[in-house]
Amino acid sequence: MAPKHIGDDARPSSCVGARVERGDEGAAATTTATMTKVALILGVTGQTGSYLTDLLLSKGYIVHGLTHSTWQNYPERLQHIKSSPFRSRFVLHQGDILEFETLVRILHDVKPCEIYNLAAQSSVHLSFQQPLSTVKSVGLGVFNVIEAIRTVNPKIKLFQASSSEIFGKTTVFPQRETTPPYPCSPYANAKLMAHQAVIMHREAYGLYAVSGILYNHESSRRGANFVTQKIVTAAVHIKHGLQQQVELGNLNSRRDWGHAQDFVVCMWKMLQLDEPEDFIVATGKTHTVRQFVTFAFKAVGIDVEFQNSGTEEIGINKATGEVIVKVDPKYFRPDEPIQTVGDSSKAFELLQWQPEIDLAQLIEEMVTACEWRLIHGDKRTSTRIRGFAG
Ligand code: GDR
Repeated sequence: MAPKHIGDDARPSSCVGARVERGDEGAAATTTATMTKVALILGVTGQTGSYLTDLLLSKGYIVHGLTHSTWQNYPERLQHIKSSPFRSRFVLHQGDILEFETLVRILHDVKPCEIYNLAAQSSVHLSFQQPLSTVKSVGLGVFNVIEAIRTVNPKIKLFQASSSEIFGKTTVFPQRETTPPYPCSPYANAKLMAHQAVIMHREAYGLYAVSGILYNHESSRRGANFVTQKIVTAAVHIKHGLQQQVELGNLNSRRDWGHAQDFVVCMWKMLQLDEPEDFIVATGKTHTVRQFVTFAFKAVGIDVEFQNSGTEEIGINKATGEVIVKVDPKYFRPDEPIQTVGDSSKAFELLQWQPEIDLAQLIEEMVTACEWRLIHGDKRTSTRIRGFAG
């Protein structure tokens, strides 16, 4: 059911948290806020949280966001909301999902009907170096959220960001909702724990709690430590003579790369059903990291030719003969999925969802945003590209 859209001058619910920043108190006016859907996004300042914020604001929601990071004014990925007509319906809270009391206070005060849990350490690579803190934020965090829901209002709907990493070393391609998990990193183990926790609490207590098994989702807002942003940034910098080469890890790894803006639409649709269901959220297309390198350099006008293999593999600029891609073993992981590719036909059938932005468009957008940032030195621009708000 589509939420009722309210005027952009609605006053957000009052809220409690260690720190709160409102959109625009001065412009706020009394409206029928009781008719408005209220959502709480945990991990709102991340790439996916920022796109989900844009989507929900465009649908008339009052959006509360929790972030554990401190911010000056607005966080970078949410900067555009400051000048958007929706700003009075957006409220930021500072806190951690591992703080049970903070969660309960916010739920009491904000009274959300939907919670989206996107908060966690999200780097698979980093999870091998920081396994315990990863398990805490990814695995235990969801228990805290569920307990807070059970304490305050068991009718609140919960979306949990699950991950294709739970399938790990599976030999099933493409993966479906029924594919047996085979996690192969601390991150994947923690995600599987969270995934199972959602199912267990749904079955035991009848909660509306669902997991979206998200495959890689990228955009111009992607963090610099993920491979797509690292490659695109390097391609743009090499084109402009600001960098000579890029060092990467496993070039043979295959990933199902979609656009984060498409994925948040599916996440929202998952909470609009009458009965809770888990879904694969994927494009169904898979490419190697090497192919992504080729496409990204091509998008900036550079043809790359690969030579040698293993750690000796290099990528040559065909026009100049310069080595622009090298392999550095420090980026290899102790273990990882060889290939991720998801079958999201269940989402197509039950949610009428399918991705709209293909890999070529994704790369083009990332290149354009990177070029813009380079020329204008303004990080905020990246959030305006393909944004719903602002
Ligand atoms: P991933 O994303 O681990 O799939 O998790 P990432 O972009 O980090 O890696 C994708 C693939 O690229 C290979 N790779 C490199 N990766 C990085 N980061 N840096 C490199 O230099 C490099 N060279 C090669 C990796 O080995 C891997 O195979 C993402 C995250 O968003 C998770 O939070 C999410 O759950 C999954 O996607 C679905």
